Amino acid sequence: MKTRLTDLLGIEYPIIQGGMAWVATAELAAAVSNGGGIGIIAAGGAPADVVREQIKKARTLTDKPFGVNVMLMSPFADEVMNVVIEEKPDVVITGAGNPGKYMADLKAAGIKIMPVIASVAMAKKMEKDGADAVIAEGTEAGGHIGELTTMVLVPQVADAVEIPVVAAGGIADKRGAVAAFALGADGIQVGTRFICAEECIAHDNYKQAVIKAKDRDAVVTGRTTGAPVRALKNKLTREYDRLEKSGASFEEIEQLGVGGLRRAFQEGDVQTGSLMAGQSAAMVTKIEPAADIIRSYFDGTDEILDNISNQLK
Ligand code: TUI
Repeated sequence: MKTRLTDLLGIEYPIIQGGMAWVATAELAAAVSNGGGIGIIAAGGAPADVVREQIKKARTLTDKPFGVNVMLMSPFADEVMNVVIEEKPDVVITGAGNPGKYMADLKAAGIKIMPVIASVAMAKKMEKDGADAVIAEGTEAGGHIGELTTMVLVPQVADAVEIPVVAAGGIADKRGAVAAFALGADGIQVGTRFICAEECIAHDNYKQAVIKAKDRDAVVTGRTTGAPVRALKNKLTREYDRLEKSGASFEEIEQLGVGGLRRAFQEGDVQTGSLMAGQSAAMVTKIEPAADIIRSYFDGTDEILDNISNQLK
């Protein structure tokens, strides 16, 4: 397989593992890289020294390229960037903000930079600032999300920039992968399915919640606070809804979510934990090795393409 993304990163399959806070550890990242995609360690809200340890650990688990996702809303974002520049993973992916101020230092360190964007304007800005590629993430995704769907965002971004475009949000299987390429993408980013990778060290309760999820179970909270987050419906999301409707203060609503990801990931608390996941959770049916997940996106795509060309004749 050869696309502008496989060329850019020196990988076998054009698939990036999503940078899921807590969930995307060195173990998962290494398994994805060893499987021929590119694994990503998520810095999330972790302090810089934790991120450094994760990068060092990943190096003991794989010789293949891997990356780090830096969540720009983190209070530790500056320190994490400094560590990343010292440790030099192959690529940095940013989320939840504008990485402009870090771009020159990352490039000088020889690190590729791929911002997640949720609009055409941001994609153009990132290209102008020197991004190597952009990840166009639709609102189907889990975690912190934008407004536009993958279906409308990806083709508009592909038309607006020259650099490679990676499609993200709602890509649950090879049909989604083919669709992403049809929309003009050069690769895909997948998060939710990798929660259920064997090598992912998230609590089994979290994985089982993803497997049990149905079509409308990945709901959005926090629209009123300006930082909408998609997670599986549970006691926590219902409490969020209640607080938002009651006109509670921003601080009170934010406080509810504190520690939620850790409760889900470490303790397996599926009631008060934040089970961040995308709409594709409903299409995740089993726990399997990361390498099998990767192949499932690309093996047998010829048959889909043959069917399409027969139908469109
Ligand atoms: O960042 C994500 N997804 C995330 S971050 C996260 S950690 C978190 N925990 C608790 C509450 C909130 C967050 C969980 N999931 N995805 C990438 C993404 N980036 N989606 C949307 C954006 C984005 C939005 C606005 C990127 C750039 C942007 O630009 C704003 C600007 O500065 O103009």
